Amino acid sequence: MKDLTPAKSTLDPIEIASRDEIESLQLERLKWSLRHAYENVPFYRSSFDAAGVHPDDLKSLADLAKFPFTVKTDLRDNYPFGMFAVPREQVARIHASSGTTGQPTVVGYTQGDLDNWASVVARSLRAAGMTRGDMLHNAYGYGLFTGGLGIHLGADALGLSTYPISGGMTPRQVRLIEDFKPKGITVTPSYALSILDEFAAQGMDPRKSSLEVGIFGAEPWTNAMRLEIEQAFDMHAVDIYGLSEVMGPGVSMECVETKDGLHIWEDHFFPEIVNPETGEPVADGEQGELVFTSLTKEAFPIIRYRTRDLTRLLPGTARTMRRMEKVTGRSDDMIILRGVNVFPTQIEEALMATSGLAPHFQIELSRPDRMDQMRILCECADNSVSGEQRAAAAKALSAQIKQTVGISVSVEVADVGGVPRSEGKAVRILDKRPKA
Ligand code: DLL
Repeated sequence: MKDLTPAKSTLDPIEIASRDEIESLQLERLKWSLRHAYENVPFYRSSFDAAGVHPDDLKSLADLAKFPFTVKTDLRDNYPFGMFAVPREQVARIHASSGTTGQPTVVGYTQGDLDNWASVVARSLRAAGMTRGDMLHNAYGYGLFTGGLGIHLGADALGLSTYPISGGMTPRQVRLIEDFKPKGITVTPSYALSILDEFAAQGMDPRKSSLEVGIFGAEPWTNAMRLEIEQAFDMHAVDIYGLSEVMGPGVSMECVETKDGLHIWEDHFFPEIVNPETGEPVADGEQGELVFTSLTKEAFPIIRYRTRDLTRLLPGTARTMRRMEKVTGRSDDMIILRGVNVFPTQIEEALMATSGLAPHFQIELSRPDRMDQMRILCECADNSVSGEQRAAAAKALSAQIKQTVGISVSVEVADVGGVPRSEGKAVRILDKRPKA
């Protein structure tokens, strides 16, 4: 793999400013953001009033902990535009979550917000090793989802040659990688695996493709998966994180030269980690739930938003801005199986450590005889694997899970293609337990 480290001279000065400089900018912007939310969004005015706090009470960054949290249901209760802080005509762009399980969450951006979004995504793509004139294959979905259009904004700002292929039509994904010869690909890690399979189906070697870096996010993925993808494509694999409520992709980004967690673009997004049960802030370095406050957003300021994503904050390395460790999962994706907390990423890790299996999986939960059961549906690496070898792989995976996670599961090893493929975010959990 080529060294893609960006030249220091190309970074935004704030990326490598001193902590003092970063914190004084944050304090100034935080004061503005709290006041902006309080004065323009009735929801924030009443939630601050109910908690007995006023924007003037913020004298230091630590004072933010006095302010109330915002949660997903607050956004749903104010559907569609109740959380907007500017007149509707000043909203230049609207995105929304899929809303498959109820009311979609709607977010808005002024032109100024779009400019800031472009700048943090450009910074993220540069941190991945992309530079002006490089070609990008953007396979995140275009539409109400922030992935496709968010990446596109930043790619334009950085001066890349981008083609908006979006997700789906996998044979065409491979065809264009072959024909256009992009340097980078932006895609969910699970869809990257589908593209990888398609290379094999077409009898082509992905290691010979032009790709030098993959920029993967929108769902959790493990370091074991990173190694698998890097090996398979002979390219760098880096992590990009974000969420619609806070902006979209580009809230934080891993640097290609260190691959040691994601630098949060702290000049726009202020992070905290809180204990998910008590809501109390915890010290940097401790695990908990990530909470974000926007520092510059005009149309949709967000104050102390509970992301439900679990991680911890670490000091800066390649940049002075703090890092967040790779997200282990969401608190609402945590399965409690017979008293043990399990995340899909732990199953992914065990699967990657077992030979003879492909990296695709789904977790099925059922409750026969009032006891929760977990079944892992996975695939053999290729169909020539004999029945005996499959049984051995299933046994090895369940032993690995027993040893590392501490739970007993059954494993089914299907033929190649037996696990449904994703074209965007993978569906990892099928919950067939009776609803309470
Ligand atoms: O997934 C934005 C995005 C698009 C990020 C493309 C990166 C690349 P939402 O659809 O609102 O936004 O989903 C946000 O996805 O709270 C996390 O649970 C999860 N997520 C996003 N990036 C990562 C990541 C986009 N790198 C939710 N690792 C977040 C783990 C991630 N989880």
